[in-house]
Amino acid sequence: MSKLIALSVFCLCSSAAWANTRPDSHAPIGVMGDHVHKKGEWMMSFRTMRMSMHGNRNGTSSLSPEDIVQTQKNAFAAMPMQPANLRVVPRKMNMEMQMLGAMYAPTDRVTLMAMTSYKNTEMDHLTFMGGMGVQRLGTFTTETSGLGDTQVSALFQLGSGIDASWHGTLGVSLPTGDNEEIDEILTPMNIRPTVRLPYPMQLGSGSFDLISGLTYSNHSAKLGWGSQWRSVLRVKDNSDNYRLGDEHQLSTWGSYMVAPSVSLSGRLTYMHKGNIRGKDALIMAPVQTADPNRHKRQRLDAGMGANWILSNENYRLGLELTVPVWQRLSGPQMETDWGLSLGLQWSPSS
Ligand SMILES: [Cu+2]
Repeated sequence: MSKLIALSVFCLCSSAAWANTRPDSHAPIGVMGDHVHKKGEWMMSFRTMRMSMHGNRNGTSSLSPEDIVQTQKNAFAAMPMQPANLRVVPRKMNMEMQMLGAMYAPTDRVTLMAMTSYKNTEMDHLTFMGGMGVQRLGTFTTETSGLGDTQVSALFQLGSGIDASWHGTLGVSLPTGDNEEIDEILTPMNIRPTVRLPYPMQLGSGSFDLISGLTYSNHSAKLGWGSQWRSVLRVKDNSDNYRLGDEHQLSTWGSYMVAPSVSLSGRLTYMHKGNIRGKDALIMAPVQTADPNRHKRQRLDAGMGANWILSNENYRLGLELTVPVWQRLSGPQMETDWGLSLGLQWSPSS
């Protein structure tokens, strides 16, 4: 009998040990809300992410700026002073995001999570002369920076064995990011007004959005694997009379422990993002990013990453690079080139 108790105590400890001391007990750093905590535990995290976009495509084929102004209709052509075709083409976009997160588990069943962000976005454009030709007029860059939206969610432990674990996620995204950012542009008439910037340059959705998800993870002696579905549902228009498209994401990863404190990971992520419903009456320009119907995108990303547990076991470091292997855009839209995430997580020792 005492042997049995000793064995079950050992099992409990080894399962608890997986949650804390193996590098692969957390998913690749690009996955949000991938793990739960035990009662009383808390964790702080800092992530820095960078995403780079370059060039345009429609569907799965690339389009040059000249292709775009010759073939793509301006959604606002019926309005006064608006050209028939698009005349401004975005060519490059960089987004940097700093994310600060906290997790706390009031019980073994529920882990609370909050995460806020600071964003910096830059977009380079090319403006063609008014009319129908392909004469280039000039270039300009728009830039925004500031607080992004803030997510507050609860992770519910649905089941856990010694190896496997399931949890569900339910949360809200709070509109702490500004969605009325302005900057100077260059129009095809060669004037430089300051206007409200198109949707991709805004820092937040402007609306309260619903977050839901389901995560599974498992491991063996040296391997770890898991899967996560996560959606952001825009349930209500914001005060500017639109809502961004819903986002759905399915991620599957596998990892291998190359040392007791280091694991390497591979990940595949399918992402689907919908078009914008409604529109902001102040966002109107002969550029694809101002058109609510040019935002739907589907993408399959491949990721490579590593997790380290630092010599002080309370700290973990994660790095992940993702590259699209396929993308289909209701375009023209800018295509994603790569994304990089670096994160540090800290849990005080109990
Ligand atoms: Cu955590």
